[in-house]
Amino acid sequence: MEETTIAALATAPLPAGVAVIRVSGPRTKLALHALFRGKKDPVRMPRTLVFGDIVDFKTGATIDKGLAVFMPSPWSFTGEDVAEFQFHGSPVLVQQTLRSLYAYGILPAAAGEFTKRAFLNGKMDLAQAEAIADVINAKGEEELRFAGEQLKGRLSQAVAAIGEPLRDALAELEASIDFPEEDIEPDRIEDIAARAEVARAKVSQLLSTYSFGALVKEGVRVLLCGAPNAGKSSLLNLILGKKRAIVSPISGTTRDLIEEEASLAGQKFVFCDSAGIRETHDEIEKIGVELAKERIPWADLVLLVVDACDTTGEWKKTAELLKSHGKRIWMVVNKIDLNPKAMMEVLCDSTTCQQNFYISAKSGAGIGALIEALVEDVGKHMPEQGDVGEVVTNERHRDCLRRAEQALVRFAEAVESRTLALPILVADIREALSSLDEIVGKTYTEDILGRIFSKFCVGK
Ligand SMILES: Nc1nc2c(ncn2[C@@H]2O[C@H](COP(=O)(O)OP(=O)(O)OP(=O)(O)O)[C@@H](O)[C@H]2O)c(=O)[nH]1
Ligand SMILES: [Mg+2]
Repeated sequence: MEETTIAALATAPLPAGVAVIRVSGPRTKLALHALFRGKKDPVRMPRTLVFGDIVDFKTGATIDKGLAVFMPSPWSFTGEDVAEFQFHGSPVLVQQTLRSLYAYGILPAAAGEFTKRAFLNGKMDLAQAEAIADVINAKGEEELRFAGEQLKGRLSQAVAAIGEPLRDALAELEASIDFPEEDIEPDRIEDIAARAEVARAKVSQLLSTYSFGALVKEGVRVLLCGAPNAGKSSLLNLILGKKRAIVSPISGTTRDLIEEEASLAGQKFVFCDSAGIRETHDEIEKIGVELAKERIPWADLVLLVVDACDTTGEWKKTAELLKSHGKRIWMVVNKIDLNPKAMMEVLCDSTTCQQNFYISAKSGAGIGALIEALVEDVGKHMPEQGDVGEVVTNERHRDCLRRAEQALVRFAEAVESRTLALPILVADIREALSSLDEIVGKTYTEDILGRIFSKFCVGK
């Protein structure tokens, strides 16, 4: 248990209807008695909101009227004694209350420190602690669902289920090292190898969910590409439902990359508008064109915007460029209000573009189908096998799983090649296990914790 007691504002930016200050640590009860005067004593009525005065402990002057609640250790969020003060969400009142707490010897909480204490006190494992930040930061429904599953311990259970047979195998192998006179039978090794292979397959399956998990968490990256004046910026604005990029009849209007997040049907996307790709002598436009080209590798999907009236076929060159980067391309033929016949005439073949869309960014015609297709496309990346709740969205988890996978592959190779040097076999299994243990924080370093919790907000 920590010896210090910490406090921070737990609620959102002020002013707000209500502010909640959370306190955690061994001096919590004392702090309640020093800073709160109610008809009843919250310490004697755990988990019950008590009305009273929040006071400056030095002068006894009332700061505000509000509620206090006490949650005794170990049945609190952090596992320590916790108190919360609720009062008017005024920045000044919050400052006064925090100042009084600090003067009382309570320390300002660092980012994520409450959750870090919850982890260190065994209230949750590390993957669950990370899921709290994901829940708080989730922008889309799918992302929230995965974070929620992880918070419930779904990933932790999956990892534990993989580790269990490996732990048995490790014990067996270690026993053979301890009693070298009892040579381990080849049959036993085969049996252990079979179990390790089951674990390896499950680790690989979890890893395969990462690309989808990251897509959901980071958002699908969609680049708007095409010739100048095709209507890329108009399309961006239409999708976002706001005037984000300048639209003008002058070719070469957009020069900078314009990146903006949007949530479509609960799924996060990041759209990036770019300069129209063409040969140009304008110095600034040239830089824009370069930026647009450099952005290509970033994209998960490219919308190649083509003017319905374009008879030059110049877009084919851009399509080739995108194809050479191995990008998925959807052709979006724009301005069909000016040339409805384009639906029949302008077409990109399926070896280059996966789909063709016909829209008018001016009237909005066809945009519904495009958005529907974008949302549907995310679903198609859903991994087929496995439990839908077990999706890896976190880079740290992916790295741990990769290390576990590599160790298990090395183990299988050693068994296969009959170089049955037991200490080597043991080392591989041990490494696989410790990598899995890192995911849930059975093994951790201060450095790992520092990196994880510093990304949290203060007050969580
Ligand atoms: N009639 C019609 N005009 C459109 C449509 N979409 C865009 N425009 C017009 O086409 C011109 C160019 O549109 P932008 O959205 O600026 O084109 P862009 O591709 O971003 O152009 P650059 O930034 O120069 O590369 C503007 O005058 C738009 O009003 C459409 O669907 N129909
Ligand atoms: Mg533009």
